[in-house]
Amino acid sequence: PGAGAVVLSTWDFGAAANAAAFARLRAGGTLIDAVEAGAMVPEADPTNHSVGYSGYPDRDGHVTLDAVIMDDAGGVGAVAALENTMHAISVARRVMERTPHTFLVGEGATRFARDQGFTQQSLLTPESEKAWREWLKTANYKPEANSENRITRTPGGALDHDTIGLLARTADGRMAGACTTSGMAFKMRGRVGDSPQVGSGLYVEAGVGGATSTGLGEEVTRVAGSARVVASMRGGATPQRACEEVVRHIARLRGDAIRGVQVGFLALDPNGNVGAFCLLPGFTYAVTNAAGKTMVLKAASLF
Ligand code: SD4
Repeated sequence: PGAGAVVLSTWDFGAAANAAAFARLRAGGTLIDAVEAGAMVPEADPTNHSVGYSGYPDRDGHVTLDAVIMDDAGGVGAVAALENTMHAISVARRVMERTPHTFLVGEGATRFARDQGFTQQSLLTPESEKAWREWLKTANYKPEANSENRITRTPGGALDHDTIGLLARTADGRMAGACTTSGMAFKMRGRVGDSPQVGSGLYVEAGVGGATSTGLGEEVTRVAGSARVVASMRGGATPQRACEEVVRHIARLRGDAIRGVQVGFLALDPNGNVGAFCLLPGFTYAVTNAAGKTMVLKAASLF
């Protein structure tokens, strides 16, 4: 199991997530098991301030998580503004498997996770609380391009990384994806980005391919970005061309409003072909190819 599989994920830290996803496939896991296992890696990483535990909070000091998981047979589960549960991706999976719904938010999502027996804990670490208190001094909301990949070596040598979008295909051409984040640092309370929204942060379609996004979510949500990438692929575009098309569309649509803003897309087709494109230089991704080799690559950018 796992032979010929391809796993693709956002940012450098995706390499560790890909390894976890592959390990699940090799152990006989399903594609959903694999993308969940991959997404759980940064969620549990205390040095990663944009996913799960230790994510930067909203401006009121609450860490709120967004996640979606999706297969290519119509299975979808998502949560947004989830609090007190580290593994938002696993809660999203429970929404898919144990409720008649596809999306739970806020208090309802938080209560569902608790009722499902997920460990309840504060996700705010002293380090992220300190960053928030520092931010409060100016309270200037200015999302920073590529902050996901800002590499700060902690004493333990770990890397400081971010939101993960992950796509996987097995040798038979089946696909699944996952996307999980704590959203933009110091966002308004209740703000939900692209990541947990089917068609924005993630989209997967049998026989066509999948796409996922990262960066300033509002710019992706505006155009249902990942669904647009997959629509281009359905129309015959390669994953690379499809990523380029949506980024160009956002740039045309938004003009000066997206100056200094990062948005990046990844795409994968059922044959294992990969695409990646972004607005600004600095978006990296990790691909583990059918031969099992992992590479961290820089996406080409429009600007
Ligand atoms: C969001 N797209 O909530 C996410 C943030 C992100 O890496 O991608 N960070 O807007």
